[in-house]
Amino acid sequence: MSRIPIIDSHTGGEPTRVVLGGVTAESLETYRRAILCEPRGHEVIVGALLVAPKDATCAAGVIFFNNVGLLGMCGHGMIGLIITLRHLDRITPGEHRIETPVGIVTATLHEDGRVSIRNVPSCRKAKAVQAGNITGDVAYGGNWFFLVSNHGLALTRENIPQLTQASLAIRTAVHAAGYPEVDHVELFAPPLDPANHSRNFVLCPGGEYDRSPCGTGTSAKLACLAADGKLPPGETWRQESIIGSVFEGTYTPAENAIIPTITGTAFITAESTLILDPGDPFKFGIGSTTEI
Ligand code: PYC
Repeated sequence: MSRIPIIDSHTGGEPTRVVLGGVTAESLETYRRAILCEPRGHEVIVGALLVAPKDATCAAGVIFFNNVGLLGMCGHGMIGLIITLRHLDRITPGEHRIETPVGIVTATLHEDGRVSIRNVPSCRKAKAVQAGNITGDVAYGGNWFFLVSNHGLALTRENIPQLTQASLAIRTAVHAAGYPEVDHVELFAPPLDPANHSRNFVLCPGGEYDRSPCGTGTSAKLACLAADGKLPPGETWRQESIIGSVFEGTYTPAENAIIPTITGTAFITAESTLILDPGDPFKFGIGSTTEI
């Protein structure tokens, strides 16, 4: 039997599964779908493998992963990781540097349990890109996004299947337009709650939608707002998700980029140990062809 200790949390409704042991960076690909997908989980879960940081000033290193591969950074996942480290009594309120594959992120755990993430430099790569009959911006916020406002779709929960299909078609068109790096699509509309500035729907690389407002997606949005002169440095942007959860974002200017700070909250939902029984035909996850 292989045993993998995990802690689950959710950030604005989007789940994070922190892997505490039993897997290394080298063996992650073998176990990735076993950890996240059915029958132990669900395609929407984002995994966070804790690893030893190369930079000694960092409290931890993390590799984020999902149902189809690795993620450079993950905003909701970083908030979930910080709340998990507090749950384990490994950190206390204050600033903590966390190493990710795309750079060091500084996370502040506030006394009230909120977490602020000072993300990696974020920028808009291309404005008003024509992808099929849709126009949008290509931007980076730790992952690559295509951001669209004039899509003509209602951002409601009932519409999630249609929003998913439309976003998949948009992503195919964005790739054909010469931006193969884009793996997330972000649709925007006015917020339902007037306390917020915007509502979004975010398609993730593996075809699931982000229940949270997406930390890296909100960072990409801030980069576009900054490039258009629509949001001054230091001013707060409240981004509402398709289920109504909210992240707050601000930025400071940097060379050809911005440094976004995203604030949100996460809650622990489970502590458990995954078991991989050698006799289980689905031990590596349904649809997985992995064998040891
Ligand atoms: O919060 O950055 C994020 C994220 C990326 C994919 C899912 N959530």
